[in-house]
Amino acid sequence: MSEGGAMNDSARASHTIDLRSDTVTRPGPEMRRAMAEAEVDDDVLGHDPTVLRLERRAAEILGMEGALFVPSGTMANQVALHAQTRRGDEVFLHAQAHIIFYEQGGAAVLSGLQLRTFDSADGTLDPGVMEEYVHHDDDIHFAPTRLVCLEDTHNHCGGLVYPLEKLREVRAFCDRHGLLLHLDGARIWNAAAAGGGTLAEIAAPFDTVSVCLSKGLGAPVGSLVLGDAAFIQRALRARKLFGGGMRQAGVIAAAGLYALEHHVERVVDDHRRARALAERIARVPGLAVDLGKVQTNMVYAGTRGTGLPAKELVRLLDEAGVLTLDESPWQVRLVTHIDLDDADIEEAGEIIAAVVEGAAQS
Ligand code: TLP
Repeated sequence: MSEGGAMNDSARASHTIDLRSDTVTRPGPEMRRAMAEAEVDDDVLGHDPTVLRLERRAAEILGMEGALFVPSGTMANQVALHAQTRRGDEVFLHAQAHIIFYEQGGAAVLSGLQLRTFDSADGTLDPGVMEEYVHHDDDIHFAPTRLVCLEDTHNHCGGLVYPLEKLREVRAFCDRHGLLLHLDGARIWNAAAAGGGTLAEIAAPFDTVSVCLSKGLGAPVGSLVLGDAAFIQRALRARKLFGGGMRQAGVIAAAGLYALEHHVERVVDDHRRARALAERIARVPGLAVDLGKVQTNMVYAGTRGTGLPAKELVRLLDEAGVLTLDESPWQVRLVTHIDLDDADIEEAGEIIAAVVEGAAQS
């Protein structure tokens, strides 16, 4: 465990290796110290100095005018949707985007939006296809298209990086049609570390960007939504409306600031470990791993060839001390993060091999 010190063999034998998500990490001692020592005030009144520092620092790193601290990535996305649209507007996004897949229909519930989805295997949107579906207010039949959302890295497509030139093509498409562009950049750090551009280059084409501190960066809580000053004013209202105004939030913002200063560069280690894990489990008979799709900290393994539905494999792995998530009926997701070291990954690979091979024999 990276911040917990080396583990001896007997401790290792009894521990669990948690590959469910990069959201499962615990703050280490330095981060906790930063939290304990944080200067705080009331952030709903706009006065928490640590939150303000975090917002300024994030805006600076991403090259955006302003930033707003929110409790979660979901709220960051929903605040951006709410602040950038009117009820009845249409939003274009990928069919497997987090916004449509994992946010309970929040765009409809909270903002009265119609979502139009476009699918692709790699999480990208094709401007040539979207072109045919853009509608403007002058035809009363249609919901006016207002906003396009992209996701980088793309979670449900396997943690894939959105190529920078393709982001820019979508920007050009938005400019041609007067549309706004939002990035779900929950894992923008991973995208940058995997060659998707610098953080500022990735953010540049977007009007608004949401980023998470609580995933690859290892903070316990917190996300930010970024945009220009006028957007931030509207986002402040939306955050309050959704119940996301937090008072002495500097305590958690301090963890985010610590993460921004110390944990951005290290996500490459997670990528290296995901690759090592993928290569190991790709050799397990029956497990299908597309190594070409392992670009960041996620590994997706198809289970059909093992005869084990994903839920069943997850259960067997749980019993063996390796925690994973079923992403679909025949697919398991494994995610590397700051609380795992090389030995954990090696051990997880061996356990997965033993469990699958054991199940095949029984
Ligand atoms: N993703 C979680 C689950 O919700 C699936 C995970 O374990 O990967 N955008 C993206 C791309 C995300 O992957 C997530 C979280 C969010 C937004 C939402 O963040 P939170 O969980 O902070 O609301």
